[in-house]
Amino acid sequence: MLKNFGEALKSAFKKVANAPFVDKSLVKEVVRDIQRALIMGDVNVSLVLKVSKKIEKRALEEKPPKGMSNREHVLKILYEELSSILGEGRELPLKRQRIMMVGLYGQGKTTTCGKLARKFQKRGMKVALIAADIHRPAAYEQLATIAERINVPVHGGIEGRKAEEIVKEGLEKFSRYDVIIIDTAGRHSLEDDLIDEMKRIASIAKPDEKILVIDASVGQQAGKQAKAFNEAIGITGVILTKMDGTAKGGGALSAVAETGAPIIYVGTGEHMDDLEKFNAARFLSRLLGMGDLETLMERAREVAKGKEKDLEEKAKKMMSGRFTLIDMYEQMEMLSGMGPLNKIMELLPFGGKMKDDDIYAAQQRLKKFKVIMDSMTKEELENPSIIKSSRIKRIARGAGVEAKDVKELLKQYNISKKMMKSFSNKKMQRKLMKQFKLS
Ligand SMILES: Nc1nc2c(ncn2[C@@H]2O[C@H](COP(=O)(O)OP(=O)(O)O)[C@@H](O)[C@H]2O)c(=O)[nH]1
Ligand SMILES: [Mg+2]
Repeated sequence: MLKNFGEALKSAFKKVANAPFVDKSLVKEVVRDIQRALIMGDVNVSLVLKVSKKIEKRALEEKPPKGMSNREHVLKILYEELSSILGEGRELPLKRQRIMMVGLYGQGKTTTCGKLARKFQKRGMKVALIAADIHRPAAYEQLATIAERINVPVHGGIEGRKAEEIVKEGLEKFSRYDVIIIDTAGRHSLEDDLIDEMKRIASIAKPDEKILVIDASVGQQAGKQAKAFNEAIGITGVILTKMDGTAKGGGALSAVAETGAPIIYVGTGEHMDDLEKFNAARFLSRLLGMGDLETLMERAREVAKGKEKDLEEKAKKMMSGRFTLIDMYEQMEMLSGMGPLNKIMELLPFGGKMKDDDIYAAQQRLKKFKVIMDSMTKEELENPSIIKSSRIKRIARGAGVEAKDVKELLKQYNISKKMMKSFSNKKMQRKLMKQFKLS
């Protein structure tokens, strides 16, 4: 089931990535795929509908930012909306607090108690542990061993005591400690007596954080578990363990959706330091098996920074007829770094379809041109026609290049200028502006 869930999401992403173009019917189809995938992943239906509607609306209504193709844009929306289910990752605050750990048997609660204790301890806080799992014979010893290893006191292991009594004693004993972490019992499945015990512990401990610990391989059961724990005591955060294994952790998406509580940390091994802050981008990339998601998001952020808005404005300015060496430099700089603007490149002086090699060559040439331009005066940059042989020699000397390099730059400038002129007619302009939107 889990595999199907991940696979279904992945195939929806792939569909967008591989489609010849992204149109309304493709968007609708992909949204249906996403719905199916989420439902398969045991995410609750009303949430599925909410998310998928939002994806569809945004994909159909929002214009891609300049420099981003439709396809990339839809992928970005899919990604953003799925991340929004996961929510903003948060770290536990560094303050005095009580933390109660819950979860089924074998999920990693006891181990994670130690990891959390270590995390606070490393930041200079006084931490203590309470072993409230009275059901498993060796539960106290396991926590005590961990506590000893990280040099933290632990209360528990007293024959004949109820779990909530141990908690009460522990809270009194450790009243001067900053952080108290309570380990509780788990079962193979949720039973009423376990739920009752959990509630009693929670009402005595009044924990600031109630953390659900889920093994990454739990899969679709995670949603049901999370729901039950959440209804019993209210979950404030999720820790996903065993992310160092092969499981992708798809179930976590359901758990988070079900409880509204974010994933705080992920466990990445059996050692006390193997606890990492949750990263939604990394998590989704892994879940979907698409390593390039993060790259895509980085690009999206760059676009958002307004790089491409600049590009459009500059293009307008250039097409208005004024075209200096500075403009050319900027144009080259933009083009050399912008893969997806292939269509514009075909139209522009340095254009043509750019392969990686070409882009590299263009970047090298750009570097050389920049060095040369650095040796020019402002006057020369703004009015290159005054650059004749004596100036060429001076510039070449200053830049440490040969005269022919300076001439090459000027030649390139003249070609660009001519092409820019041809763009100043309205029809060409419209064509070019259209290309900006399509890429
Ligand atoms: N590889 C790996 N093993 C883990 C991780 N967290 C817990 N474990 C192991 O999972 C097993 C069960 O953990 P435990 O803390 O006893 O689970 P509990 O029953 O919920 O208290 C132990 O063997 C732990 O060493 C993790 O992040 N990665
Ligand atoms: Mg345990």
